[in-house]
Amino acid sequence: NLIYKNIQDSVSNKKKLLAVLIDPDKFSIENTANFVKKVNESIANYIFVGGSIVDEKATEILVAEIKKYTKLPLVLFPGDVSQITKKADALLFLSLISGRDSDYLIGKHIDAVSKLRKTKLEVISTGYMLIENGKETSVQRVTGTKPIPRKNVQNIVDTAKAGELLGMKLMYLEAGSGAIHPINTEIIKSVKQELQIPIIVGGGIRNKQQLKNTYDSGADMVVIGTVFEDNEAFFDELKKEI
Ligand code: 1GP
Repeated sequence: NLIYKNIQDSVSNKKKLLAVLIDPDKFSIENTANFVKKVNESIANYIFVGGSIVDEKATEILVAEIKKYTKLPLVLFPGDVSQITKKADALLFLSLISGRDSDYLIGKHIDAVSKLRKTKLEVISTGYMLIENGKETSVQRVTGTKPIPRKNVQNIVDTAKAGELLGMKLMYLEAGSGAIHPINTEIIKSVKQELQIPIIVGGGIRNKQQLKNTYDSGADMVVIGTVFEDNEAFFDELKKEI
C-alpha cells in the first residue's frame, strides 16, 4: 500500500500534494516526452490518467508511454472498466456517491474484479462526489447522475462522511473537468472538518491563486488537467512549493 501510505504521510506532515491529470481522449501521444518532462520539473507528485470517454486500449498505450519518461507514481482515474491496465501503479476505485446510479456506485466495480485479479495494482477505495459548478460536465453526461447543488453544504458533508464511514480511503470532491466554478472554500472547509481521510479536490483550477486557495481551505491533494492542455507554460509557475 505504498501510494496510499505516502498520501497519508504527506497529510500528517501537512505537505500538500498535486496530481496532473492526463485524459487519453484529449492528449496527443506524440507530445508525451515533452509534457512529462514538464511534469517532472514541477512540484507534481502524481500523474493521474483517465477520462470520461476513452477508446479501449488507448489508456494502456498511453500509460506505457508515460512510464518511459517518469518515476512519478501513475494512478488510474478511470471513467470506465476498459481503462484499467496493469501497467499503472494504482487505481482510484471510484464510487460515485453523489449520484444514485447503481452501476457507478457498485456495478462497474463488480465488472472490474476479474480484470483486477490479473494485476498488482494498488486499489484505493475512493468516494467520488460531483458538485455543481455552473455548467454540465462530462461526468454528469456520461453517468446520467445529478451533481449535488453547491449550496447544499450540509448534504455534501453528510455524503462525504457516509463514504468515510463505509470505509472509503480517500474523498474526491469533483467540480468536473473544465468547471466554471472550482469547489469553493466553504465546501472544502466543512468537509475537511468532519473527515479523517485525505481529501482530493479537482475541476476548474486554472491558476496559482486558485490552487493556493484550494490548499488553504483544506484540500490535501489537488488534481489539475484542462489548463495544461492549452497552457503548458503554467508548469513554469509550479516549479517550487507554493
Ligand atoms: C477532472 O478534477 C479533474 O476530473 C481536473 O479538472 O481538467 O478542470 O483541471 P480540470
